[in-house]
Amino acid sequence: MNPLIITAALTGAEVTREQQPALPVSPQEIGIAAAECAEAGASIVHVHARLPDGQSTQDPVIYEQILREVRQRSDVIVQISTGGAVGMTPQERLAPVALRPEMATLSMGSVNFGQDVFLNAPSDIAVFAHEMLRLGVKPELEIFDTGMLATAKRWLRQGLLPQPAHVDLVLGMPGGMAATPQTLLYLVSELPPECTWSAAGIGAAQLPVVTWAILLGGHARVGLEDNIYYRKGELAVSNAQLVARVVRLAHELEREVATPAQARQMLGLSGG
Ligand code: KMH
Ligand code: ZN
Repeated sequence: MNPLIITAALTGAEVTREQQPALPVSPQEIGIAAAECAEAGASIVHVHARLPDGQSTQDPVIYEQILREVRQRSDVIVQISTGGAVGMTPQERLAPVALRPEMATLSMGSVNFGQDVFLNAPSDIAVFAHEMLRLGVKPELEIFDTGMLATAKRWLRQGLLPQPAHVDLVLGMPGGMAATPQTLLYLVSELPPECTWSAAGIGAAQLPVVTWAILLGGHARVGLEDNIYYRKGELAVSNAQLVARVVRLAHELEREVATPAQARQMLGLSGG
């Protein structure tokens, strides 16, 4: 099997400092958390920007500070969010892609998101995809529901998305797919053979989902964006603590952990 690419989803748009005191919020905190995760074994950090008061933002100025803070401390791959927060306009969400990060997320459809609706109209997805292609930003296709994978495959066939794709399968999100081995096996069976893929589990699903992904030859996403606990009733002390656990699991399961250089090679990124 290929070495395991570990993505650390550091902050997200929804978790608050009140819920999780270790959440990195400022660009400097995000830079430090990214370096800790890279040191622990992550090769990608998925980042969201926040205003000083903790509110979510897609302001490119703040994303630029995040990129600088991360890059001065480590060579980890930075993947910015274009999902942003529910309710943001597509234009707002797309804005930081102009900074030409190595990667950005691309949600492949709309889904209920807890009590909210995460809207991704086909026309907006197409604009996001086109802009990423134009700027040389590798999309990570976010799959929150099985129909989104069907859409991704159709768009890949039609040449609307660059090949080979990198896909992230998100399980356990209220409104999305159940975090069961059967769901993951179905999704994996439907993936185009040439693509790379990771899996993420929301909340208590994080640990089982990444364990299944390690065993199935996929890659793993963990972090406080998706799950604020280390175990039931015990908050994680840092993003790096969650990464370190995946590294231990990978070692026990005899799966090598990818360096950023190996991850860049597997994902077809030219670097920096
Ligand atoms: N915050 C969610 C509404 C992404 O980063 O691309 C969307 C999200 C996905 O977090
Ligand atoms: Zn995100």
